[in-house]
Formats: sequence, C-alpha cells, structure tokens
Amino acid sequence: MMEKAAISGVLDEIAVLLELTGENPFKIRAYSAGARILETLTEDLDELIKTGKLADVPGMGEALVDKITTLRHDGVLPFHQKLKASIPPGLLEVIQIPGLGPKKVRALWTQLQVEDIARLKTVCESGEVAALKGFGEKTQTNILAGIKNRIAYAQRHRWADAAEIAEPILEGLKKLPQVKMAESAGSLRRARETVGDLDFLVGSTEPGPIMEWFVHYPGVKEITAQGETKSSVRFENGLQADLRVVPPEQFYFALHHFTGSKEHNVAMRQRALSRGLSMSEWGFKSVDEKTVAPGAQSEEEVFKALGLEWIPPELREGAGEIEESEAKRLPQLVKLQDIKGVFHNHTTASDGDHTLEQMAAAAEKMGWSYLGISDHSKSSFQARGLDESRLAQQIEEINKLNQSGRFKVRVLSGSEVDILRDGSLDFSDEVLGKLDFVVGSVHNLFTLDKEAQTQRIIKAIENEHVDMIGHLTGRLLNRREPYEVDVAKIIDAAAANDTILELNANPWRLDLDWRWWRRAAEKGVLCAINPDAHDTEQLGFAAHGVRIARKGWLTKEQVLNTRSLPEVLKWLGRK
Ligand code: DGT
Ligand code: CA
Ligand code: CA
Ligand code: ZN
Repeated sequence: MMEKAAISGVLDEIAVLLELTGENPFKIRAYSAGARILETLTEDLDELIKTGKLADVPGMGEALVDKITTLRHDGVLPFHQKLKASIPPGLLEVIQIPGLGPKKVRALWTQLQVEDIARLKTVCESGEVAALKGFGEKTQTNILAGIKNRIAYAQRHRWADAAEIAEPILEGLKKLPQVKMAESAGSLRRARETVGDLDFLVGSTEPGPIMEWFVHYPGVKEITAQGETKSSVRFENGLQADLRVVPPEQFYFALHHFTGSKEHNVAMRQRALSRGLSMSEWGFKSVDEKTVAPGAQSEEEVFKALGLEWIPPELREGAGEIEESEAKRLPQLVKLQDIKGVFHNHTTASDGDHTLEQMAAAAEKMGWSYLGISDHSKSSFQARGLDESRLAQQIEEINKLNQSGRFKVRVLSGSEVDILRDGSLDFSDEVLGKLDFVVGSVHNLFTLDKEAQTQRIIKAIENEHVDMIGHLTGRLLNRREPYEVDVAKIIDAAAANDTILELNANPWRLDLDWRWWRRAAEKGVLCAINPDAHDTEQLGFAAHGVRIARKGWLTKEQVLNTRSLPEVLKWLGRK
C-alpha cells in the first residue's frame, strides 16, 4: 500500500516526464492538479476508492482515478515506469538545476542532445546554450554556477577536509568570553570517513555575540539560517555548519544528542525509558514526574545515569556499543601514541616526492623507531615501479643507511608489489625473500568480476612472502567506488594464512573500511596502519588511520605497528 504523499509524488513526476516528452499541456496539467487534490484530500482514500467516490472529487478524471487506485494497491504503475524508461535517466538530474524547468530541459535535450549533467556542462562551456532560442548568456552562466554548486553541495566532505575547517572555528569559539564550553559534535566527532555538515555546540548564557561571531567568520560564503540560539552557514567549498548555543547545564546532554548517531540515540532513549526517564537534548525528565531526574556535569555522567561507562564517540553507531558498555567490555581503543613505526611508504625511487634519507629523517621526527619503504614494482610503470636490479640497489642503500647510524629509526626494506591478473606477483619468490616485508596490492583490472578479483587477491594472500595486502578495495572517497571483491572471504583467507590487511590511512582511501575491522579482528586478522606516504608530510596520515582503527573497535594488540622493533622483526620473520 502506497502512502498518499508518495502517490502524489509519482503524479508530479509523471507531469514532469510528460512535459519532457512534449505531451500536450492539458494532459500535463491534469496530473499536477491531481497531485494537489490528493494532497489536500481529507476523506479516507481507501474508502473513496472502494465506494467509487474518488471519481466524484472535482478535478479527478477517470484516467487519474485508475492510476491512483493502481498505485495505492500495487505501489507501482506500469504507465509511469514505461514513461520513465523512455527518457534518459540523467535528464531528471538536469531538471534539478535551479532555473531549468521541463520546457528548457526539453529544448536542451532535443536541440543540443543534452542527456546528463556532463553534456550540459560541455554545451554551456562551448557557448551553444547561450545561442539557443530563449536562453542567452545570463542563463548559460547561471546554469554553469548551478552545476558547480550542485556538485559541491551534494557531496559529503572527506573527514580531513571538514576537520581543517572545523578546528580553527572551534578554537575561536573557545576563546570567546561568553563561551563556557564548546565542542564539535556530529559525524566529525564520531570520526566518520565523510562528513555531511559540521555541528558545533556551545554552552553559554549569552548566545547573541557568539552567533554574530559565527556568521561573520571569515570563509563563510552564505548565512543559511540565523536565529537566537541556532545558526547555519555555508563555506566556500560547499560545506555547511550548524552552531547551537545551549544553557551550560544542558551542554552535556546536547553534546551527547548532537554527537549521535541517530541509531545510538534511539537505543539510549529506549534504555532511559526502561529506567523511567525520558531523554532528549535538553536532559532527563522523570516519566512519573514525581522523582527528580539527574543532571550531568560531564558526558560521563550522562552515561553513568543510565548505568553505563562512557562510550567513545567513534563507537556510537548503534552497533552494540551500549551492551558492551553495560557489560564493561568496551575495547581499550588504539591511540596515536601507541604507534611505534609504519610500513608502506614511497620514495623518489618510484612515485614519492622525497628521498630515502628525507623520509627516514621525517620518521625519526615523528618519534618512530622503524620506517618501512615499499616502492612500486615494475608493472606499475606509470609510478616508475622498480625492476629487480633497481630493487636490489635500493636494498643495498637501505642497508648502508642503517649501518651508517645516521638515524635512530631503522629503515625496513620492502616492496609494494603488484598483484598480477592471476594472483601471481610482479617479483619472484626469490626476490621477495630478500626483503624485510612485502605489501601486495592491486593496481589494475578493477573491473574483473567479484569471484575472479577475490581469487586473485586470495592467491596473493597465500604467498608466504606477502606480509600484508594494501588498500584492499581500491576505493577513493567521493571519487572512485571500491571494486567488486568478497571482503568476508578475504578476511577468512587472511586469518587462515596469517596475512595482515592494511588499513590504508590516506584520507582518500581509509581502506579497509571501518565497518569491517571488528569482524576481521574477531577472526584473528592483524591490522597494520599504513600511511602510504608519498612525501614526508604524509607520514602524518597515520593519525587518520588510527582514528579509523578506533572506529573499527581495534585495540593496540590488534595493530602490528604498535609493537616494538624487535617484536615487529620477529613477526615479519614468522614464516
Ligand atoms: P552528517 O552530518 O550527515 O555527516 O551526520 P551527522 O551524524 O552529523 O548528522 P546530523 O548533522 O544530521 O545530526 C547530528 C546529530 O544529531 C545526529 O548524529 C544525531 C542527532 N540527530 C539529528 N536528527 C535526529 C533525529 O531525528 N533523531 C535522533 N535521535 N537524533 C537526531
Ligand atoms: Ca553533521
Ligand atoms: Ca547538522
Ligand atoms: Zn598502492
């Protein structure tokens, strides 16, 4: 059974589709009118259908009654589906651009073959749109701006980009004299890989000046809402931010609420209710209104009032964290300070920007005791991958550097060796055997079918020289989807062969995804947090990796590079 609102949505879409196909205006109007009538109908729809009285409603023709009846009962309408299939799917996106109605889109489609946004952009840039009757320069410029905003506004933002904007704002807020406490909440605080919008929360009794400061913050491009205690702004890159100011005594309840997630909040609220408390962003209220509900001077106290230990924000996804907290079984999450070194980094020998020495010096500055170098192998020619003789030369250089005693950090010689189509590796076992460690990675043939891709990687996992698998799914956030691979099967194979799965800490990748790690660790798979640094600065990506590892419930013990150099060497020599 389809809801009334959904039915009227379909009718509206039919009207748009008809207009795109160039149907006559009366027919089009009948559908949009039908949608309006349906929305304002006060009588029971099923009753009207059953008694045949729907046809008596002014404006309802027989055709409309039929279609509404079918939608109500079946939830789909063949007429609508056929109509939709007759139109390039991209056109429905084109029509979302501000200023483009069905009539204009039809002109673009029939005269300039615009079937999607990409083509629309091309014909705007070439000036063909301006030349079209009824369009002109100004319309063309507006369409281009609309396309640009659409991309920027629709996209979620990678965590690192969002954090870069959020950090100075939070610091600025904390310095305002009226501010008692301030925090970032929402998905940023929960360490999601991408962030929809920022959520700032402030405790204060004097919101006015705080709001003023916020909406005039440099970099704010647009104020989308300004109220007494809540404002929203948009930045240059399309990211939006909400600021809420609450009285200090409500702050920790609001912080908890706006940190989310929604699923976590729902579970917390249920737990509160079972204890006679209703819970909201304002605080607790006793349901019987006889007992006094507890307040909270910290987030710990919010949890404590419900018999729980404080739950790290990274874990608040409604995935059993409340049960674990109740049982005092929450994991001791890995910390950045636990990291003692990293594997998988590149130098100028392949596609890195800094030399071996520069990378070693930078690793030492990070306070690490080992640095793995794994440049590309020969098949990755576009990344200037090393062949056997250049690799032998690099091993020699690394040995010399280690012996020279110039750095306290021990450099480990490795390779990010390409996994070939059939799962064999770009170097022979003999060559691989000379390295301190080996990362096996897929860098091509992303379109292999799932079964073939999975078998390919499993074969590499089974190679005794392969210590870890790099960026398992190949995803680039907002840019490239992961390729098809059976992650559950890979996890089993990694566990069975004592092969590590990398947590690639590049903020574009964060691959393997946090959603898999708890399961992987439970199966006994060890993690390595790998910056995959292509310059000295990117060694700092390790922090992103640690954040995602925490989000994946990982403890120090489950991450190889929290171990000391001797322990790591022992592990690498395990086979
Ligand atoms: P985002 O912005 O899409 O990356 O994700 P969040 O989690 O930051 O979501 P947002 O900004 O819409 O809201 C922030 C938090 O506020 C959210 O995580 C939980 C809380 N919240 C918002 N709407 C609701 C709701 O309808 N119900 C409940 N229980 N909590 C909500
Ligand atoms: Ca948010
Ligand atoms: Ca928000
Ligand atoms: Zn790679």
